[in-house]
Amino acid sequence: MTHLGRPREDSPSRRGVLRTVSALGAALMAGAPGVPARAATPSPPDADGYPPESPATSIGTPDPQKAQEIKAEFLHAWNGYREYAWGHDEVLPVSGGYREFFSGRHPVGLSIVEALDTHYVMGLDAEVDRSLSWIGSHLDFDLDADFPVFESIIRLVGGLLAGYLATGETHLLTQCVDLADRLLPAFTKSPTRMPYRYVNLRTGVVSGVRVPLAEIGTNILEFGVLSQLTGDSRYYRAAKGALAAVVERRSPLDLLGTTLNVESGKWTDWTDVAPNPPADSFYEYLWGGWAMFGDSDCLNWFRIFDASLKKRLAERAGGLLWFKQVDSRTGALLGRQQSSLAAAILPVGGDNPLAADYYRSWTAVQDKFTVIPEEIEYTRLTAVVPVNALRPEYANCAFDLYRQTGDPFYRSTAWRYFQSLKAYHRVPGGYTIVTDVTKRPMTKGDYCPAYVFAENFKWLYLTFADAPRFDYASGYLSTEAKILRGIRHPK
Ligand code: DMJ
Repeated sequence: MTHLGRPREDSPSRRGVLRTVSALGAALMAGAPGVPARAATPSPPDADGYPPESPATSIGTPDPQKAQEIKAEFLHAWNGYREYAWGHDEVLPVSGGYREFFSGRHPVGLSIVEALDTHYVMGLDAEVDRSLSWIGSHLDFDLDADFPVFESIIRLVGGLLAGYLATGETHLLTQCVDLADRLLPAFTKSPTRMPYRYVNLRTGVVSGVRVPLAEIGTNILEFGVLSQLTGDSRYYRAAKGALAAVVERRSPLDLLGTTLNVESGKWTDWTDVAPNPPADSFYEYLWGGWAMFGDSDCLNWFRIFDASLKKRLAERAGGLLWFKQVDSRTGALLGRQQSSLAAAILPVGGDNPLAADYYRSWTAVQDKFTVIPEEIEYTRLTAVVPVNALRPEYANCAFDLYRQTGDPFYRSTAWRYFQSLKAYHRVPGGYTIVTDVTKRPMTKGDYCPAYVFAENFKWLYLTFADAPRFDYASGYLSTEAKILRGIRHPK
């Protein structure tokens, strides 16, 4: 049965897509009304210590043997998904089952969409073709289900966009616009411009008023690229409006709480947890708005919070750099826990010394536990949440810092991460989560999150391969490792 995503008849963005499809390259570069033109590399922001994007055109001497090994392990994970869960969202690689990520009754082949540009950069063209064929004939967003807006944008909108940029397959862009149009009511129906947490993809009914920062503000990269590709500025304006609405609500100390009520506009949790979740990628995307679109508002906002992070949250414990949690109104100490997800945030903005120190902190955690636990208490370096849900953030950080500095330390530590991945997460049916990294032997669960196909192996592969299909100078990846700029099509 064919379920091609059918855009709503009257959608202006549908008209935009048709226009774009006939003039692909031009639209990419031209920008959309209300969207800053794409700046391949924004000029250095001046004397405040924010270096420009990495000038490197490659990542140094490739290590083809290691790159091959990483690719082989990616394929091992992928083959498990293909065998047990094809067409479903995620594989349960131990039991040989599957689960749906968004809605129990409505699979959207999430792992297939997540893997698209990973297959492309690794040169796995048969897998790209197989995936395109499934997406073209099965993926349909006309679903009577409440989809989480943030997850839909970073995984599905981002995945379809990256797939489109890699392959030029126009149906990916059409399907992406269809989904984005179904998600837009979450922004346009909100009295504050900050998106609701869920939207019913068929009816446009919105729900979920208490929304954490990452979910409010992790969309300008995907929506910005979509605006540029379609000439329809609604996406960019929605994303930027959400960021602005949060920034307006900062405290006199230039700190932010964690969660806002998007109808009243009031904070429901005043704890500043930066750079930890559930705020993490909010900060990442402020920088992204500048780095991808040259939007100086985003740069100024990033500077405000980068300065307050350094001034009010950073501290040293046992010689290592960490970020405490404080009350955003008073600056009073509230906690000293740290999530492994925060590791991916520091390299944005290119502030190498701080990011390098923070990476060393997480390297100390990796050295202590072999596999990094989800959450630690950093004064004693103890595991608070001992799970490792196949988290990619350490590898993400290693890639960013290696690209920025060329320091072999990042490659050697990324390789240790990969060795632990293989030793403790690999099962015959693919890769699975570890439920307790402090137990010996470590205990395994039965779940391979779809982001593994977008992130872990891609970060590692790009670090070692010097991939010809990726432009290391201009390349820009989203929080979900979607390559939104810098895909190359060598002959
Ligand atoms: C990914 O889905 C994204 O990186 C997101 O920003 C938060 N972290 C998960 C993977 O850990």
